[in-house]
Order: sequence, then structure tokens, then C-alpha cells
Amino acid sequence: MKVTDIVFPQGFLWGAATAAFQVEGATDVDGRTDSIWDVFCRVPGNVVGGDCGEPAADHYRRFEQDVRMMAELGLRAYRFSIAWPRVRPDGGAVNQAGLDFYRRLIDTLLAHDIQPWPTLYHWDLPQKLEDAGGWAARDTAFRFADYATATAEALGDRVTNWTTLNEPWCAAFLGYAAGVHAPGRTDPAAAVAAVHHLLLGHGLAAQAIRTAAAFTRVGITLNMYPIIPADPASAADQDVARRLDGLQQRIFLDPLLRGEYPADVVADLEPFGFSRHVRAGDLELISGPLDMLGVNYYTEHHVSSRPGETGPSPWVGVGDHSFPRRDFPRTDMGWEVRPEGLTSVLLRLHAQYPRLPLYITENGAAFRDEIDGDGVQDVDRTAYLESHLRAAHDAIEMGVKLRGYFCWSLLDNFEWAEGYAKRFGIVHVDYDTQVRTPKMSAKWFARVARGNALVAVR
Ligand code: IFM
Repeated sequence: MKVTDIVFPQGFLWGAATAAFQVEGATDVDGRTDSIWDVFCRVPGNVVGGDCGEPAADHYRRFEQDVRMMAELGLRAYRFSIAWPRVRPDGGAVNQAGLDFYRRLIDTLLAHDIQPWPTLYHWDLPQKLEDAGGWAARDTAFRFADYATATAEALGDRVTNWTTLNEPWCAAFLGYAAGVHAPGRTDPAAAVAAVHHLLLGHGLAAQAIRTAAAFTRVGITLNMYPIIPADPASAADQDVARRLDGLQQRIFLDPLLRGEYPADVVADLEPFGFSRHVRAGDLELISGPLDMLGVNYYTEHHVSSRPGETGPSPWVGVGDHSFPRRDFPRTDMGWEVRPEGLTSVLLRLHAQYPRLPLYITENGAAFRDEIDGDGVQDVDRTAYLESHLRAAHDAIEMGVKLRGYFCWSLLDNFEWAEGYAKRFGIVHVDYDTQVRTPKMSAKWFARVARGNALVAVR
């Protein structure tokens, strides 16, 4: 088959994604208060280079220019996140100025015929709520629902596709067990409590959105990775893979889509008091109707039962394990480039939940970019995107209900604990001047989006 034969289904949605704290900047204007990430960044050593949410890509002030650029790139949808501490500073009263910013952003998108795909939580919990217990506290789920109500009441006339949470795995396990993300806690019991309270927050928020806005589709985004035992014949490696898969995938998928937690994972997490957080009625809320599932895919995990981890691990209760190095190309994050893993994730979801529409809500790569007279020739990133789109198309050919693809990311941005050193954007951002330069990958992606078909990397 020629590359140009790879045509996506009619109506396939092409977009790009960002998240509030990673691109907006303007962290202290119009009533916004601290999120856990503002506070986390202030602790020396937490973020490479001492970087923080300023200036980011100054998207708060430059969103009109950015939306025009999206239109020029032929994008039909923009996945962004809404900052909870703008809309309800300190998790308290509604802040009209915060809502007004997102109304202006959405109106500008709609004026350019670009669908707004907001996510309510991309990790910027108001610090005041963390001080009251954060996601380890049940009450945070109810505060999240209040925030969802205020947001959907204000913006529900303009937005159809809502996402509640982005990657609750990272929020719970990187934030509360490994401590490498905000709020920087290393307390496995708090992490497993956070899992349940994030999911409860999702269920409550989904209900709140449907109540506040008449025509909506509600989804959640999970980060999904095939987890492969290093030695498939080793019972110990198989068990580590089962445990990791349980924590990474099944602890979220099963309650959302089957209304129950996986029994083996519940048993594994009993030493951390997991099941005592689950109250009557919670699972009914969590498993309320889901209109779509967002899948974020970057790589796959190849896991061995041999010891290897040092320091606090996000893999609560898994015990000895390591990720043996394999001979595959890697991105600047050190992540293996494994497009076939994307096909496998999509096929797994389709086999288990055949009626659920799927969207790839993030996929992309950090590579070192050099800007010269001819712009940024990011051949590696372009090849990464092309190989993953082929893998996504393979899954569609095999019957997967994949409805759209958002590349991560529209803009270079604040890559959490890695700061600004890792660049995921298809558009280069000069953080001194805030000049945007579409990279080779952006131009290539624009051709794909416009043609609804893959075109060869040149
Ligand atoms: O930058 C992040 C994003 O915020 C969530 N998904 C993974 C991306 C790359 O690490």
C-alpha cells in the first residue's frame, strides 16, 4: 500500500492539545490563586532548572494569535484544560474573570470553526484544597463537582465535548506516591485514596455537567500503555506485569466501565487501606454513562521482577521490579518509540468495550529542536507522529471505533518536573520573545489534517 492510500474515516477529528498550567502563564492575574503546581515549583529541586508556570507560552494573553495559527494548520478541534484556580480560586467562590477568559477562548475557537474540547482537571488542584487533604480527602471530589457545575453552567451553551479528568494515574501515583509531581507526597495510602476520590470526582462531575448543560458528551482521559513481562515464561515477571497493569489501567477502566474494582488489585492494595474509601453508591456514580474515552499514548512498559527501582515508586505495592533497557529508539524523555503499542492498546479497549467511541487525546514526542534559518526541521517528531498515525489507522482497519486524534502538543510548554527543557510542541516557542514558529511536524500534520490522510515524510 502506498503511504498516500492511508485515508482516515470521513469525519475523523484532527486536533492538538495543551493544558492550562503548561501553556497559560499569567498565574497571578484576574483572581487566579495558587495551584499545587505553583507551590511545588517553588521548592528547589522539584523542577529541572527551577522552572515554573511562568512565562509558559503566555497563552493566556496570546490565545487569539494561537487560535488563528490552529486555523491555519487546519485543526478542527482544540483540547485544552480549564484551570480550577481561575474559576474557583482557592476552591471557593466562583470567579467571573476566570470564566470570562475561557468564554473568550471558546468563542474565538468557534469563530474559527474549531471545536473546543475542554478538560476540567489537568492536575492544577487549588493549593487550599490540598491543604485540606487534597485528593486523599473525600471532600475534594465534591468540591470538584461544584467547580464542574459552575463551569458547565457558564460554558455549556458553547461546549459539547467535556472531559472530566486527564490521566488520574499521574495525579494519584506520581503526585501522592512517588512525589515527583505536585503535591509531592510520598504516601502510598494517600495515593490509593486519591485514585478512588478522583474517580468519584469524575462521576460527580459527569453528572453535574449533564445537569447543567443540555447537549453534552462526557468523557475521561486515561494514559494507557501495554505492559509486557520481560520474560513471558517467568511467573514472577507475569505477576509484576499483572500488578502494574492493574494499577495503570484496570483500576480505572473497571470501575468506569464495569462498575467494580478488579478483585486482584483490591487485594494487592489492601495493605494501604484501599477498600475502606469505597462507600455504598460510589461505584454507581463512577460508572455512569460515558460517551467517549480519551486515550493518551506515548510508549509501552517492559517490566521485570528483578529489583531495580530506588526511592519512592508510583507502583504502590508492586514490590521488586525494573524496566530493562531494550534496543529501541528513544525520545528525549527516554521513552521507547513503540507505535505498535498504540495499536495494541486500542485493540484491547475495543475487545473489552466494543461500543465505546475512542479518541487519542494525546500522542507526541519530545525531541531536541534546533531553530535555524529554515525553521525547525524536526524529522524525528514528524516520523514519530507518522508511525503512530499508521498504528492508529491499523486499529481502525481492524474495527476499532477511533474517532479522532489530538497531537501533544500544539505548543512547546512546561513539561512538569522536566521544566521547559523538553519540547513536545509541533510549534516552537521562544520563551524569551514568545515568537511561535511552526515546525516541520506542524506543516506535515496540517497536510494530514486537511487531507484526512497520511502523507509521506519527506
Ligand atoms: O505533558 C504531559 C501532559 O501534561 C500529560 N500527558 C503526558 C504529557 C507528556 O509527558
